Amino acid sequence: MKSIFASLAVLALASHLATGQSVWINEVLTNPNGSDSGAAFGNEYFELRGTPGLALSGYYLLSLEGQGANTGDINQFFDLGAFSIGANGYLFARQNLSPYVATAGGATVIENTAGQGWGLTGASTVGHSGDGTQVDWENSASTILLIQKGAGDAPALTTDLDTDNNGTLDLPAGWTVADSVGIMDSSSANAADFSYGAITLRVGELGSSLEGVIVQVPGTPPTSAGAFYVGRKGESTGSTADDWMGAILNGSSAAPLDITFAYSSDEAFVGKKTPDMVYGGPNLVPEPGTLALVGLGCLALIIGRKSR
Ligand SMILES: [Ca+2]
Ligand SMILES: [Ca+2]
Ligand SMILES: [Ca+2]
Ligand SMILES: [Ca+2]
Repeated sequence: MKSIFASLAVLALASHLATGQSVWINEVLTNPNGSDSGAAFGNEYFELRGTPGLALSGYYLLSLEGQGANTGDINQFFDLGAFSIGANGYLFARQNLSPYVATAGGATVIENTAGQGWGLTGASTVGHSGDGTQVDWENSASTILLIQKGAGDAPALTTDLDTDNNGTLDLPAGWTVADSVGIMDSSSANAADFSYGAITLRVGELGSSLEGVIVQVPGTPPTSAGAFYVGRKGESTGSTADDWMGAILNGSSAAPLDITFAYSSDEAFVGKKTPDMVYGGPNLVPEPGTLALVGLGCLALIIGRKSR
């Protein structure tokens, strides 16, 4: 018995080493309905998932520009070095005076308590740095990049990760990318936009990515233009349409707990609300759609008839 457990431990370690990864981007709300970081409340958030208790020393969460002459520039970043993944395997980060207080037990919850939104460079209590007075996530086209700097230099707001603007990343020495997702919501209106994510969730078929999978989100924004969410399905680890979903949001900044996925790259999420993804806990794994159930029913019927 002992040797079985030893073998399992070796296998687990081998698979960890094979992926080189023990922390993932799990949810990002960069562009909620209405004002993104008002004085009264801040409705943006992000969630990471990883090895329970993992210290995030050397980890940074970056937002890269995807438009115009500055594509690849680090618009803002979070230095996560002071934080650890929670005992339940989650870290939930929220803005000052966030409405998302119902968080899962065991999660690390970090909140900026110094000034609006994510806080100004040097003042933020969640390690946020942004250009000038920027205290909310830059909206699309953008790429959210989770990196481990290793022996390399720490990110700086002036760092350009696509120095030749050819759509592929030119990473500094020592850095490894733990996870990445590209966001092209409907406020992105240029076919020349780039993202650099292992997956990109995109509205309106505008913009491209040379780095990974592009997944289309159908529909048009019912209210505030651009409001958009990306998250993993359940506890996925890959970067395909089976792992991630993107959604156009409908709702009001004054009632953030009622913000609904109006359109989604996976229709099983349509009509669900952002709290259904659990702040600091496992994301929703939706039931199969009605059509899929009908299909399964037909299959069962056919198999039943054949066996008779
Ligand atoms: Ca924003
Ligand atoms: Ca390049
Ligand atoms: Ca560039
Ligand atoms: Ca979650």
